[in-house]
Amino acid sequence: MVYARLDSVPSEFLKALGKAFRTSGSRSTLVHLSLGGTMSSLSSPLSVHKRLSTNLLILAVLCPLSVFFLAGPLAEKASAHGTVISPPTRNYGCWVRWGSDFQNPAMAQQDPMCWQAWQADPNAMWNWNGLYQENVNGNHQAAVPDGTLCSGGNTADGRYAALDEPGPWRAVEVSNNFTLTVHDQALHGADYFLIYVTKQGFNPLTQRLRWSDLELVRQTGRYLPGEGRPDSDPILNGVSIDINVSAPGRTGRHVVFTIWKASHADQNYYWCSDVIFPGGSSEPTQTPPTSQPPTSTPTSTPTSTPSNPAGDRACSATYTITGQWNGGFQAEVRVTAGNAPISGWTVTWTFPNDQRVDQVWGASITSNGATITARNASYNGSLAAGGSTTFGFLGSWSGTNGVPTLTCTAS
Ligand SMILES: [Cu+2]
Repeated sequence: MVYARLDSVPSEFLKALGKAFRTSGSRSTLVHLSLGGTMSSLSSPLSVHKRLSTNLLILAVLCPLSVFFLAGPLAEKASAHGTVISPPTRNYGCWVRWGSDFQNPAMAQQDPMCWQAWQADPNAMWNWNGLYQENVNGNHQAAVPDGTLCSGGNTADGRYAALDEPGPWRAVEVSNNFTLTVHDQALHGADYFLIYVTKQGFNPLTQRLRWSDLELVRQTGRYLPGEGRPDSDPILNGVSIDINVSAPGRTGRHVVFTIWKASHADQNYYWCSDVIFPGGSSEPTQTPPTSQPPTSTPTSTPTSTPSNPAGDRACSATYTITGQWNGGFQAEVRVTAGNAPISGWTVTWTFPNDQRVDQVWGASITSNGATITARNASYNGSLAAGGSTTFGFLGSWSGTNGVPTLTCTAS
């Protein structure tokens, strides 16, 4: 066994490791980073898992003052597990978006739930494939208490606890019939997958997930070890399993909760993925991101500009700052049709101060300097006479966060 010890841990080093992890060209390369953990965490990721034929295992465990590289006998075994890659689980999504740049403070505004999760425990991101609990004996509800579903019942000594936090996790748009893709990195196969979707009315921005919030929409049969689509990605070096899911009667933001009962052991994975279904208000009422408590009370100053002739098609839009904290804010824009039905809308505004849109849902946005153009998403362009919809965004600001004047154009 070889130990290499470094007495300081420059951030560039961690970045480089993260990058190496993401861009490694070798199929059998696996990097495990345990940041801020104790040496005892060595034993858990290396327990019983996939044996890699040729391999390089870089295991960096960050003890308070030092980094150890381990090679040798340990290299014979590596842990490899899996996650839902589409719609991505909370930590897998954070890892994909920020793994090579996880110390970038811009994440706090652009992706605040990822930011709080990285801050809480970077291990939960690096080990996106290891969110499981063993020896559950089929009693998932006993093993995973209400409020801790997204952390697998605070498994791994609470490593994943930040994934339970409600808030504006990035969500992907899916239709009510969608394909869920599990990546089985370890070729474990499955005794079954259970796929749940939250019931209409659940608000992931404000509520921690409970079993009673969920409806079971799909239960699969067995998958043999290795069954699925081989993936050429160096990290996703197992098989991808596509599962058709139907979740009718839902609009807007929801959570997809997936249980993977692996077939090689009593090893049970619990995963939360954030989605937005067509229709309805894509973003229910809002709480500010948990990691960035508001420093000033949210200003809620609706402004409105009715307009605009296209025949008698018209719309108006109001702009509300629903949350504001140091450097960031969240806004909601409500678009209301005039006296005639409309099939599409465009809202434009010019920010009066130094503001920027970072992440939008329920519309597509283009910007030209301070001038923003927001067009309806595919599912919320059609409005009945007098009907309305909303879109929202996370933005950045400095100095003053004034409310712009909106122009709405209907088609
Ligand atoms: Cu595994």
